[in-house]
Amino acid sequence: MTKKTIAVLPGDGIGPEVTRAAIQVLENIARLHDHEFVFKEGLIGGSAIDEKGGPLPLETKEISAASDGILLGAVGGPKWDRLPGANRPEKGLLEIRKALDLYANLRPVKTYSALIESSPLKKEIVADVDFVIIRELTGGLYFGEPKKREEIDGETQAVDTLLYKESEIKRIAERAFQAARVREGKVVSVDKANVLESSRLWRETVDDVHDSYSDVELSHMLVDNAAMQLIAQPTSFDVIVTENTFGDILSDEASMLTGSLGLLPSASMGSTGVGLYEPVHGSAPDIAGENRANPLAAISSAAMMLKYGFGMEKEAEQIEAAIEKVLAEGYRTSDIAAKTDDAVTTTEMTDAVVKALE
Ligand code: GGG
Repeated sequence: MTKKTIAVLPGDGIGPEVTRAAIQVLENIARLHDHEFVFKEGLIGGSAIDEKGGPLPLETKEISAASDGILLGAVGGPKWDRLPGANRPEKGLLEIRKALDLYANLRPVKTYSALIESSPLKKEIVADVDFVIIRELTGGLYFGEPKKREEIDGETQAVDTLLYKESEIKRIAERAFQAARVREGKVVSVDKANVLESSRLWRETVDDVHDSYSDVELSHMLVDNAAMQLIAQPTSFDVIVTENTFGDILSDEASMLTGSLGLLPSASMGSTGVGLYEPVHGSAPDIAGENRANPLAAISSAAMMLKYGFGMEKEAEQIEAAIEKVLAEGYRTSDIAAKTDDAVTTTEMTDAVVKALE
């Protein structure tokens, strides 16, 4: 029997609904494989602000740091939109990434076979979409200082700083080349080197790291071109490595190649050995509490935790196969259903995945 402690941070909006779904699946994996998963819940985001006065209470940090893996839902919502940046729900997410040095965010983009036929995009393209975006997660605009508002000559101005150290670029580039070695062996590094100094350092550093990975094919692409190529030639990509903001934006765009943002999982990993696993989607306040959210991104994120965090590859594959099966059987939440009337609820989709595990 393998025992693992999982920190569960449901967060806001649909976060609690989708993490509940992922836990249900993990409990059944534990039952089927005689593992013991101990779940320890913590507050993060807006719910933490409401209950504890800040987006990342100390207790949540402690539960997370002491765990074998962290399962997170989503943070944010209109209720907290007018709070200052330092006390917004998203700050909790940024802080935990920084505290645990979770600098490498893996966002796989692959279309489930059962969704190819219903895709509005060209079937032959969608069928072959299979790449991973590796987003640098603890640097860039999200963290660089100065980050502030100030009054200058009677006018309010605001500044964010796009700062990268060579060492930060080096370690994420290494992750990308290592990922490519067990995939198709191709890395596209995305930057804005024609305009940004930080991007020129990014490009030079990625080139330097590439010297040790000459078996991997490397090309560079400007982010505006990458945004276009993701739609024009998505099958040309294998591994995309990029900085924090570009990765955030490009992965939401890329999710639509698979059918919905509600399908994209992610794994954030770093130097401490504790990974954080969360759906790429946000808190979707418009459907929160309605039992309509697609739980598959959260369930698939749990599968990434088993694979990358716990070395349970077989169990992770079992979850992915169960997802394929329920989609092939026609289960669709409203984000991927052809007609709203045909859509199943979050709990119906989750129950179907659990049944398909058997
Ligand atoms: N599950 C992802 C989530 O909650 N996203 C909200 C958000 O805007 N996060 C900022 C980020 O991922 O950098």
